[in-house]
Amino acid sequence: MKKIVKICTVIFAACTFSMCNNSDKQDNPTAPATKSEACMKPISAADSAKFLSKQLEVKGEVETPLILTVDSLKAMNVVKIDSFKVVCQSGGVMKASESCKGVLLKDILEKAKIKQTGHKDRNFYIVARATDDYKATFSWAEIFNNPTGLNTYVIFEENGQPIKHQGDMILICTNDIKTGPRHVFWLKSIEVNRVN
Ligand SMILES: Nc1nc2c(c(=O)[nH]1)N[C@H]1C(S)=C(S)[C@@H](COP(=O)(O)O)O[C@H]1N2
Ligand SMILES: [Mo]
Repeated sequence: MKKIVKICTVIFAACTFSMCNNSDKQDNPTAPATKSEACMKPISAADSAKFLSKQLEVKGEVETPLILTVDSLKAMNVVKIDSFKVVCQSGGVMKASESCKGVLLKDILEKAKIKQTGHKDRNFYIVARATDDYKATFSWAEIFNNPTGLNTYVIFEENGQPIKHQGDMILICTNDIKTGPRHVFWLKSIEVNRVN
């Protein structure tokens, strides 16, 4: 009897150990969450010179198309955003800011006034585009009928400094699960399109 108990204990211990080992491998893959290859390429001086954007054009289905600069944003309702992290789809933390300053995308769109013909005319998509043609998309409902609208900004200052290599303006959405995809640096336009 004692022998059986002993054998069982050994088998149980062996199983537990191998299970732990297995789950350990799953939880801690040999490669830790690193910046994905495509994202970790640092911005070269040549690229930042080539793609830097000084103006933000608001266009498309709007009553008043706008051309905004950092100065025009500063004249709007400027808000401070605390600690913002850029997390790539791969899980890597790409950038962390202690604080940023910017204006809500919602305020910019309200200034430009989306051309709505009536109460039910609210199927629009908004594209934030950069000079390198990187882009992120929002829907009318996200911006005007969802908390995302209160978490989407065009920023012009990070850690008390004007944005340099990724300047002049960056679009961010602080409530996205992974904030990298809708972090649009070298921002050049906000385009409002109607879904046909
Ligand atoms: N204009 C522009 N914005 C972009 C990208 C890009 O290639 N061009 N890459 C995106 C990706 S994939 C990520 S993860 C983050 C990386 O931000 P970082 O360069 O500040 O680390 O920016 C996003 N914004
Ligand atoms: Mo990314």
